[in-house]
Amino acid sequence: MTLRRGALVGCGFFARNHLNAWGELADRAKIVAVCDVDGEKAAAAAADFGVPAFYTDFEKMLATEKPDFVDIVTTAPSHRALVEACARHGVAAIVQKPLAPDWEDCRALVSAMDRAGRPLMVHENFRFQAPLLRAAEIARSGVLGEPTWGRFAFRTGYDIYKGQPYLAEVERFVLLDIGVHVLDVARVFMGEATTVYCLDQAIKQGIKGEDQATVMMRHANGAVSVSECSYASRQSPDLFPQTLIHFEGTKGSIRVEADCRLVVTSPDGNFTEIAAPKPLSWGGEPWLLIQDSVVSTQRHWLDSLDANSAPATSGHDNLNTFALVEAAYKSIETGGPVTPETFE
Ligand code: NAD
Ligand code: 89Y
Repeated sequence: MTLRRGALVGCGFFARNHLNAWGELADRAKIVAVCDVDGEKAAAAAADFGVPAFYTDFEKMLATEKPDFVDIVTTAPSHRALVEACARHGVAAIVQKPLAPDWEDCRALVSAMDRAGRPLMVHENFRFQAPLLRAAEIARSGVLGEPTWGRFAFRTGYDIYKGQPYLAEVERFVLLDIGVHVLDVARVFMGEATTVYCLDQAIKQGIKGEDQATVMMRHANGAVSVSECSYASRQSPDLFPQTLIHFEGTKGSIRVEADCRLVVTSPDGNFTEIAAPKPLSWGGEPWLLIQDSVVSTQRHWLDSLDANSAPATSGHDNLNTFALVEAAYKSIETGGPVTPETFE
């Protein structure tokens, strides 16, 4: 098996999960350098994770280290410039969600990697969460028939601003932060959407963007879904960071309930099972579900590089998720249903 040399950029809050997760895949990839514009953060990440080199200049890291791939864990405003630099250096890249702050940057960075002929994957990890992987496997087996209706719900009051203070400052907030995940999962179960209608709410005081969005969609086969995104839900117990699902097909249904419990009704029999992630030495609640999915996402990236095949969440695939976000914002603006753009 090829041992790939990776370089990581962005040594902030979430990068620790990436660096720990690369450690789980040490027989397949080694992070040879890290970079952050903040030198202290870069140095600390290198020291904490035994990475041999650190940089504050991304292009210098690319030119010096010549990595096989780059793992981009910065926030969205920097993604376009960093991916375009990867394209110039001919380096494959996996980039965190959201792909970019807006549609123009998303298209530009995907095109740049197309022109360079290098692979681009979006670190869209929610569909790689253990219960959602299992539920999608059951839905895709055909045992539940054709999709007819779905509900995808991420509702929490967890203090996300503590670890990610920049979220309080963004004007396009919940749809771009958690909406990209929830709408991506909706696509996995329901297929592409033909109509998007969205209502937003701004509930918490002192933040700039919307913290609740309810998105209703019609899908290509006529099915209907509702995606719920809320950072303003006061509830006990709080299920952060779980996504609950209710999927109905022509022959049966599946629900992903609290604590990774799957409830399946099918012509082959009804059953329940728990599809929870295994503990990780570095993982901790409430983040384990996400931390485990980071390992699975990175594994999929390495698998796709090995197989020379497009990753499930390629840049192109993610344009279809981002198109739903753009359509949802347009629907909020116009007050009516919107036809999203679709991409091959
Ligand atoms: P953060 O602000 O804590 O860290 C980002 C780091 O990138 C900072 O240290 C900053 O100095 C550095 N940086 C910014 N621009 C740079 C550049 N051009 N070159 C080098 N370094 C640069 O942010 P975070 O909370 O770690 O989030 C990073 C990304 O991860 C975001 O896109 C966020 O949406 C995403 N995220 C994803 C998940 C998930 O489950 N998929 C969870 C949390 C965060
Ligand atoms: O930013 C969000 C994400 O992408 O996953 C969880 C999160 O960190 C907070 O909801």
